[in-house]
Amino acid sequence: MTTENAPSENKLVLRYWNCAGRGMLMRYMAYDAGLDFTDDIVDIDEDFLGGTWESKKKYMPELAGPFKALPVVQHNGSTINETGACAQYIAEIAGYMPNSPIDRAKVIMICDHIYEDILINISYALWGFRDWDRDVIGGFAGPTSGLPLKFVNLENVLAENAGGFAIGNGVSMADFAIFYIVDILTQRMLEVESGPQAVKLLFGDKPFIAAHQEMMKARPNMSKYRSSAQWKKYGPYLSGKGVMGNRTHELELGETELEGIETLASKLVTCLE
Ligand SMILES: N[C@@H](CCC(=O)N[C@@H](CS)C(=O)NCC(=O)O)C(=O)O
Repeated sequence: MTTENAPSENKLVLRYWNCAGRGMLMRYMAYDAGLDFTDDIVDIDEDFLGGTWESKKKYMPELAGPFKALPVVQHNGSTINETGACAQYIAEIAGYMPNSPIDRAKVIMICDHIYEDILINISYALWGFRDWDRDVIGGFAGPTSGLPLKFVNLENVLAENAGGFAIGNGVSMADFAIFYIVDILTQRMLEVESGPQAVKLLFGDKPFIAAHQEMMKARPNMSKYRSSAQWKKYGPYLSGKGVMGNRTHELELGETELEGIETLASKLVTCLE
């Protein structure tokens, strides 16, 4: 068993399921910075499907925090819930938050845009809780104001900052957030039929995002982590459904992650072609 799920004392612990989901942003920063931490995994099969999460682990504050969900960060006797708070804490101790209040606000602006307007909409649509057309591809202003516009926004952020970083002249949490969302979507879409065309249409006209991806991938600790056995345990799966593969049907959890990604990719092709 890879899971430690040990209550922490002083050591830094990052705890999340064995998928990328809400956990990868904090993980990327912790590995990149070479922090001394435990990358603790709660297992989807054993704990979520097996029932120990719901019957026990969820209600252990030292494991699932005061809010009874993951991700969790623990350090020096404190336990933090909420993706944004966990990621920001790691960014602070890793040195990936700028000093000036306005730059800090810009970093949060980019991360919230990615989390709230891209990642969560896609993840919830994969579970059937949100609608692909209305909540992912579309938006309040019409059929292409959702996901396609969000990536235009990210391209513009990078285009407007000469140094190649999202904000200022050094790497920040915003760079890891941009890297993660573009990378996981590209990876997953390239595994489905309409994916290559969708990737081309969504990212092919965005040279600043492309250069930024290469820069982030080439960071030595990122490259080492992304080729590690640890990354392979969870890095390829956008959501918990990814870990379940084809079993989602027999488990009565609906479409597989890749079936959902094919829906997303084919809708992107239709709206962007
Ligand atoms: N608002 C929280 C939501 C956290 C959340 O719902 N996490 C999911 C996994 S991605 C979870 O642990 N669900 C199990 C449960 O709620 O019992 C955040 O942004 O971190």
